[in-house]
Order: sequence, then structure tokens, then C-alpha cells
Amino acid sequence: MSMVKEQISRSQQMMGLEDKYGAHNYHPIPVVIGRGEGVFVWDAEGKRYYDFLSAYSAVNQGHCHPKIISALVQQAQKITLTSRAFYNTELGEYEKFITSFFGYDKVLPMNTGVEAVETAVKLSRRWGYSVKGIPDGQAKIVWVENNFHGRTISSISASTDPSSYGGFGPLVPGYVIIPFNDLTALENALKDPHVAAFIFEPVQGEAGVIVPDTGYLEGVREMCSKHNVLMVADEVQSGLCRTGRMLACDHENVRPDILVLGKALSGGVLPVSAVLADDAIMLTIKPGEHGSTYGGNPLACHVAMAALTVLQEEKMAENSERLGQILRRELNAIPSKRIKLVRGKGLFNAIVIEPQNGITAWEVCLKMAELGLLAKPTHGDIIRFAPPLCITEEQLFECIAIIREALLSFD
Ligand code: IF1
Repeated sequence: MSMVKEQISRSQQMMGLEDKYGAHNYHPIPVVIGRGEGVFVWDAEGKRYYDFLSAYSAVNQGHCHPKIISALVQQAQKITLTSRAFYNTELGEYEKFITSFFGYDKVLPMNTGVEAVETAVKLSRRWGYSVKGIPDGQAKIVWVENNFHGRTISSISASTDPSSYGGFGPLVPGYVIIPFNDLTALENALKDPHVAAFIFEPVQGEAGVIVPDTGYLEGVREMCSKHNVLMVADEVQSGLCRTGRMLACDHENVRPDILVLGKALSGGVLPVSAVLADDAIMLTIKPGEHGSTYGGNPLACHVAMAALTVLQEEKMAENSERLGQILRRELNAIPSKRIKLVRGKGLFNAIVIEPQNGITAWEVCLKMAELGLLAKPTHGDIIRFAPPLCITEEQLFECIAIIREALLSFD
């Protein structure tokens, strides 16, 4: 008897392959993306969506930005990787470009965001021992509750989320965790002479776009200086125009001692991250004491220079600031009792959903996907809204209409 192979869509086929052959370390929204351009992505059946997650703020410049792709393609035909065993013709130019762009003496190039965070931890400890004079092996690092800095053992050791650190112990010692947005708690923690650094996100992403009180960043800067503790800003997600300024720290004109960048540093084209600091900190790591096979590869150098140039040339911080105000105003005006809270800075926003009669943030995201807008819940009841920063006002209003229709469809 011939088995009539039921027609399943290409998307279903792709999801089946991932289920069968891939680790189950994610629970994605059931949409299979095959193409992206600017604010749009298309699924395997050709349906178009607005991307309201931007790959967790890695595609701030928009999907497949032509200038970034061109930089990639051109360099890919010359030399892509030399390793740091030798010099290469592109790295010095890039290092000069990015240190001048952000105003630091030096950069240590890495690949993923968490590698850059790990580099910041190592730099902080090394500075603590060789400059601050902390007894060897006793350096402490202060972090904040509900942080997210990546998935390595060292980063999850700072986490207060059991789904991040649970079942992966033993964890890294020497970490102190205090509440976010609490300068009194910070002052108390920094009095400990063994503290080398305070590492935090200026706006907390994974926690659900938690914006600290005005004055917090200034307070952190003052306290770190007062107690001779390095202020380390993890701007992997909050940086690169996402919050309406080039860096979230720029909102209070605060300069961290160590700046950590990733994600949109490559415009979503390939993993590129960077740690920036001045010589007194950066030169505490000597040749052969830290590195990475791909760190500072020629391809990444050109992609990153193009990605940063695009942010500046296309005034994406200004667009983020202006459209973020409109987005929050319009979200607050949606007459749905399911929206408990709207918060954000620039185009880095989130709504907190009041679960009612079985409708949670997940169902709202499925409905928005059906209507042509992609977003994903975090921590159950929070939906992050972070479109590419190239979005136009007209497109934003189309997205707001979709979000409104999705929410009201459950009422
Ligand atoms: C996942 C979260 C976001 C980050 C900050 C460092 C890193 C990240 C502030 C590490 C990475 C990613 C990781 C990715 C999903 C995403 C994420 F939901 F996990 F928490 F954005 F909020 N600092 N965040 O946000 O950078 O090593 O990933 O390049 O793990 O699912 P990475």
C-alpha cells in the first residue's frame, strides 16, 4: 500500500531536522527564517515578518546591511584569518579606528560577547593584583542580581537565575552579588579592599529591559573611582545605539574603565566582540597570557569598521531615541488590560504581560507572528520589543498596529 506522504511544509521539515539532529537547548517561536533584509525577515514559505528582536540586538543596523555585507565579501577574497601568531595588514587599522571611535588607549579583540566578558574578568583580576595590590587569589568581583553576561561557567557563576547556573556547578568563587540600581548596596560592597571590579549592564536586557534610575550610572562612576574599583560596563546588548545613544553610559556622560562590546559590533554578520580600556589596565596582560584563534581576524576588522560606520552615518542613535519615545507612548495607549507595564530606553523596550485565562506572553508572541511581527518572551511574562534601528516611523506604526491587534484579539 503506497503511503501517501502527507504534505508538510518546508518550515515543518526544517523544525523536524533541528529536533532530530540538534541539541534541545532552545525553545524557539515556531517560525523558520530563510531571508532577512533591513527590518524584515521571510520564513521558508515566503511569509514576511517585522523582526522585533533583532537577534537580541545583534542586527541593530538591519539584516544584511549592504555596506557590511560588501565589507565582508571584499575582505573574504583577500585573507580571512591569519591567527595572532603573525601580524596582518588589517588589525592595526581596525584597532586605531575603534579606540578612536570610543576614546580608549587600547582594544583587545575577541569574538563572542561572553568571551569579551571573560576577558574583562581576567583583566580586572590581573589589574587588581598587579596595580591595586589585592593579595594573590583573593580578588573579588561585584555583580548585580538578574544579570546576564553569557553562558560560560564564569559568567553563569554571576547569575541569580537558576535556569542559567543550576546543575552546572561548582561555580567560580570570588563573586559578590548585590541588587541592581542600589547605590547604597554598591557603596557597602566596594568598601571591601579586595574588590577589583564592578561589572554590570547599564540597562539590563535579559532581565526584561530594566532601566536604572537617573543618576545611577553617575553614582556608579563616582563610587568606583572613590574606592579604586574598575567600573566595567557590559554594553554587549545595551550598546551601539540600542538605547538612543552610542552607549547606554552616554546617557549620563559616564566613561567606564573597561567597555565590553559585542553583537551589533558586526551588524549580525559574524561574531565580533571587543574589550576597550586604557594602558594602565590593558597592559597588565602580557604576551601569551590571553588570546583567541579568531580574535581580531581581518574579516572581523572590516565587518566591525563597516558596522560602526553605518551606525554613525545613518544616525541610528537619534532614530532609536526618537522612535523609542513614540513606541512607548503608543504601547501605553493600547486599551488592553493585559499590558501590566511598558518600559525601555530608545528602541530597547519591553512590555510585561498580565497572564489572564491561560493567555501568556507566549500566546501573544504566537499571535503577533501570525500577524507578521516576531518577538519572543523572556522570563515568562515579559516581551522584548527591539526592532532594527533602521526602522522608519511609518514601519513602526505598522508594527504598533500589529501589537495592538494581537493583544486586543484575546479580549
Ligand atoms: C542566549 C539572553 C539576551 C548579553 C549581554 C553578554 C552576552 C549577552 C548583556 C553574551 C548575550 C544573548 C545570548 C543568547 C540570547 C541573548 C540574550 F536572552 F540570553 F539573555 F540578549 F538577553 N552580555 N545575550 O545579552 O554574548 O556570548 O551570546 O555573544 O544565550 O540564548 P554572546
